[in-house]
Amino acid sequence: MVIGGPAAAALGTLSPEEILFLRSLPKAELHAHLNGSIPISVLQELASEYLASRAASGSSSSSISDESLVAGIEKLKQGPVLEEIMDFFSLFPAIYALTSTPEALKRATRAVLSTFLDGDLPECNHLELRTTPRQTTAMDREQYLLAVLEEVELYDPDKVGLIVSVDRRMGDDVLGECVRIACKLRSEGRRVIGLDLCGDPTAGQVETFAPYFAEAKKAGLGLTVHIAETIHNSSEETMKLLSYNPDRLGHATFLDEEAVEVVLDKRMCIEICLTSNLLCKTVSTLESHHILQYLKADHPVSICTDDILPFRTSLLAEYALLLAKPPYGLGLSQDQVRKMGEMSLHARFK
Ligand code: 6MZ
Repeated sequence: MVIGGPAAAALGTLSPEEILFLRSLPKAELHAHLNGSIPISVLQELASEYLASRAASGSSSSSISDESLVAGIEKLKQGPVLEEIMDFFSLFPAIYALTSTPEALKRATRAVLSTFLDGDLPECNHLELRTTPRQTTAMDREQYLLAVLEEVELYDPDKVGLIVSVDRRMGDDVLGECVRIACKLRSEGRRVIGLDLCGDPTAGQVETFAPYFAEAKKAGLGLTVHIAETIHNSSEETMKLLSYNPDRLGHATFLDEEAVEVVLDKRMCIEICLTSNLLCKTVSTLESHHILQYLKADHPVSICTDDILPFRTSLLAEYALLLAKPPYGLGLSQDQVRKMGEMSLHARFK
């Protein structure tokens, strides 16, 4: 994985001993989106095969033109420059065109799992990978999840589980279908461990999701929601999401005092994605990041990557941002960083 930006700068300041300390640190990755975590080399391979097969078949039916696909992959290779968080979501059509058959999706999943879990000193000891089931011309939503699960289940159950994401843009029909499939697969003993709410933070009405969250919880799934990710998310929306009793919160960047009180009281673990927040410009500097408020309060947080491809980061590099001295990192002690690893393992879904 290519590392750039703030994470690379932080890593660059650490001694070999400090890097070994971070590598050896027991930790879990709890917030990684599958389609945002595919190595660029794999996407490039998939893109050449896709373009060759389209040229051979003379097919012109696709969700994206060849030119846009090539431009999209090139942008991901260079490291996209994001003016604001909404620019981020426009990166996905190119990736989605390449992961729209079960075979391609399995290859992508295998590469993501390997990035996080393989090797003598893997990136993490436990991975909760999340993905949004997509219906394409080659698979339905259940087949999508089965393709991903086939790869996930090649690893030990204590190493990796799958969180099914639902998107804020989904309507009742698709939402109901996704949650039903997630619950069914879990009841059949498949490795589905949770439900996530993600997608364009300004889309949809959160009350739409309430009955589906309840259904998922009843089926024993953990619940995590992207919450207050942008300044545009209202306090009212945030309080509603908190009232659905999620187990964990993604980002939780713009919580007001009332919301913070609930989060502290219920000890809801916050999935912190430092580089993602800096590059999407929802947080302006590391020193002003909300993680500091939760560290002070001894509140559970989990350090995560979000989308390692566009954010050009890794879990190791996110931990480097904790340990590196300011202005490159937060300058935490090794004991504090060790505790962050422990907290992430503690916040796993069962
Ligand atoms: C909200 C995000 C996200 O599900 O196709 N996604 N949603 N905020 C974020 N932080 C910046 N990062 C990723 O992975 C890609 C999808 O995950 C969601 C978006 O809906 C994106 O399309 P999957 O595997």
